[in-house]
Amino acid sequence: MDRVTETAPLTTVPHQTAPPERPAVRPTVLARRAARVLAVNRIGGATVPARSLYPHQWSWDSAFIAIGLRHRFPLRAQQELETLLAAQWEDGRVPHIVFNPVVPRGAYFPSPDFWRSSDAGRPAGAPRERETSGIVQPPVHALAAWLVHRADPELSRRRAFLARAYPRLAAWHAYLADRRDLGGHGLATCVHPWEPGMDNSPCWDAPLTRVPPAPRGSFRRADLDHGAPADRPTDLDYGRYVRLAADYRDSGYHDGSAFAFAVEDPGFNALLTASEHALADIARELGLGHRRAAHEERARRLTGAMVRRLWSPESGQFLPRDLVAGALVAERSAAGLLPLAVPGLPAAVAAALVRTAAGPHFALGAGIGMVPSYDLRGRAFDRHRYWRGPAWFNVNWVLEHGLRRHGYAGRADALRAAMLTHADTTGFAEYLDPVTGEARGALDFGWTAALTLDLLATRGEPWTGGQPPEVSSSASEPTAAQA
Ligand code: 2M8
Repeated sequence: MDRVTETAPLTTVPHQTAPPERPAVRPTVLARRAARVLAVNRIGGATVPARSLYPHQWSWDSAFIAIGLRHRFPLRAQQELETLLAAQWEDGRVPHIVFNPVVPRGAYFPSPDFWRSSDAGRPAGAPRERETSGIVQPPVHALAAWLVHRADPELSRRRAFLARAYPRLAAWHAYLADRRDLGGHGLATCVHPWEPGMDNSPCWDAPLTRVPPAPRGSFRRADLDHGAPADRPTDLDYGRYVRLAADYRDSGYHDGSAFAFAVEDPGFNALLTASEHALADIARELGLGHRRAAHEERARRLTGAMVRRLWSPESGQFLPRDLVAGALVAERSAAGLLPLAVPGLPAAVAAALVRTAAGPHFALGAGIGMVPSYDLRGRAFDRHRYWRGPAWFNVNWVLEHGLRRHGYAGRADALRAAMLTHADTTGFAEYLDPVTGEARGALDFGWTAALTLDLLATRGEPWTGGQPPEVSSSASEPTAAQA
């Protein structure tokens, strides 16, 4: 069943709190505080998401962090991406964690002892000298590299930043196209709930029922040393995460395996498409005209495949596709709104997405002003638990851009103002209670601080070059029946 149904009566929707009344903080003060967070979170050549909870380098975190760093520290922004890309595997994958060797093994689980990349990952070309995880995260990196270049083109050209990054970024996208198109329709597939970055999203509840959890005593969670259990995934979730990751590892991180979990996620593929457009811009900058055309064509095909495979006209948003069950997942997560940031999205689809975002399921512009990670009316909505309801800054940052791109400048301005207010009042929280705006998770969180810097420094500039032609939406025109 593709259609998302409403499961909670209107009276239970708790989204009625006004944005906090507080004098707006001066932008220069907020920017200075954000920059300080990024300074404190720097360890070696990388910036950690949060010193206690996540003491290593994470893939999509670093991309968002570089996007913020570029405004004040363009060299450091380039190095952030270079450090990550230096850990790329020979098959092209960019691992979701690059471990810092000086951090004690017990500080984070799963640690290098679990992933054993330099040994179990050798058949897939994992580096010998660095320990990494073996799964991936959303490919925001080409977009980040292009934005970092644009912040200081002179420095970038002097260091041949793009010339050195481009082959790695192109190999990363080729990995996703060649090894991860498990559905055979041109979209990238995620094989672990950590890969789309929204770990315990209710979208994964049904697909995960097929996964027998690893026994309780077989691993020790380090996240609960730092985070409140009510804010984090459950032990049952973790048992399943461990089982899936161990099975992948034991296959030698082989992408031809039979996966118990295999989904086409709209957020992951939307960011891939935006990054493919950025690769086209990078190729143009490097004088590689033929490569530019190939990237534009791939972005166009990705956009078409997303609309054909993941768009749900009845829901007015994109939904993940569970490849094992062979059906869309009937749950509304904010990942299904992220294609709004894709250039060339059919205007009717974009309009339907904005209506959904501003409607009762996500309440954009009402309440705290930021969208929650999951349907406010959904059966599994939980204000506090990680990706099952809380509002996240990276998600809202992508939406802010999408709103502008499709001509909703007023909504984009309001979202931007709400994000800056909440970044300030929460101390750059990892995520927020979407009803009260209260801070949850870690404070002084890397991408929250970085994207605050970006919002303060930019307004309305498109991420990537020209306006590509719209993909036709004739097969799946949105209908007034959207919820
Ligand atoms: C969270 O994920 C990690 C596993 O990758 C964890 O819970 O330990 C997610 O929010 C993910 O999107 C993020 O990249 C990571 C680090 O901030 O934390």
